[in-house]
Amino acid sequence: MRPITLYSAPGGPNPFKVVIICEELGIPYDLKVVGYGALKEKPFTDLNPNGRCPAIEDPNTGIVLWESGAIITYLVEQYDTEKKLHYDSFPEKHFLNQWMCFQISGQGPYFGQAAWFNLFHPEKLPSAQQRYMDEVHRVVGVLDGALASGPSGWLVGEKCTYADLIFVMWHEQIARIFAAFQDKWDIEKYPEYKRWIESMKNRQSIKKAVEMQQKILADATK
Ligand SMILES: N[C@@H](CCC(=O)N[C@@H](CS)C(=O)NCC(=O)O)C(=O)O
Repeated sequence: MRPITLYSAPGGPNPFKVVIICEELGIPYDLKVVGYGALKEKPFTDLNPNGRCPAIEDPNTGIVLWESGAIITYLVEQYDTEKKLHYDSFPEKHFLNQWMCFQISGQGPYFGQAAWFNLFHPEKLPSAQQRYMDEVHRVVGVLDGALASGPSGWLVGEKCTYADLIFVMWHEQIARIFAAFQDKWDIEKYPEYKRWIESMKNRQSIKKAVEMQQKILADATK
C-alpha cells in the first residue's frame, strides 16, 4: 500500500484525529504541513476549496477528500477490514455516525470558539468567553452522562472505536482554553469522562498524535 498524503495546518487538532486513525489501522501516511496563508491559496484550494485541514490524497484509490469526518469514515470503510475500530452491524453503525456528528458539529466548533474567544480574539468579550466555556462543560457533560449510562465504558458497543478516539485531540485543548480561568474547569466533576480520556491517552496512537502536533506547533512558532 502506498502512503496517503495527509495535509495539516501547523497546529490545530483536526488533522491529528486522522493521524490517530492511521496509526491505529497501520495505514502509511505522509504528513504535509501547510502554512495558514497557503491554506487559502492554490494549489491547496484545488484540493480543499474550504481552505482548511485536514485533507487527504489517497494514491491507492485516487480519492481526494476534506472534512475530518468524511476522511475518517472513508479510512475506516476502506481500510478497517478487521473491524478493529468500527461495527457495521445495526444499530451500532448509526450510533458510531451519531457520535462522530456530535464530535464534528458539537465538540470541535464549540471548543474551537472557546479557544478563539479566550486566546485569540482581539477584543475581550466576557459574554462570548462565558458562552463557549459553558458549551465546553455542556459537551463534556453529555459525554460523561453517556459513558456513565452505558455498560462498557465506551461510546458504542464493547470496544474502543473511532467514535471514542476522535474526541481526544480537542480534549487536549481544554487546558489552554481555561488557562486564564482555572476556577472554571475541574475534570473531577466528570468522572466517567476523565476515566475514558485517560484510558485512551495510554494508547500509542494518541501519544504519537499528541507529540506530533506539539512538535509541529513548536517548530512553527520558533
Ligand atoms: N470541519 C473541519 C474543520 C477543519 C478546521 O477548521 N481545521 C483547522 C485546523 S484544526 C484549520 O484548517 N484552520 C485553518 C484556518 O482556519 O484558516 C474538519 O473537521 O475537518
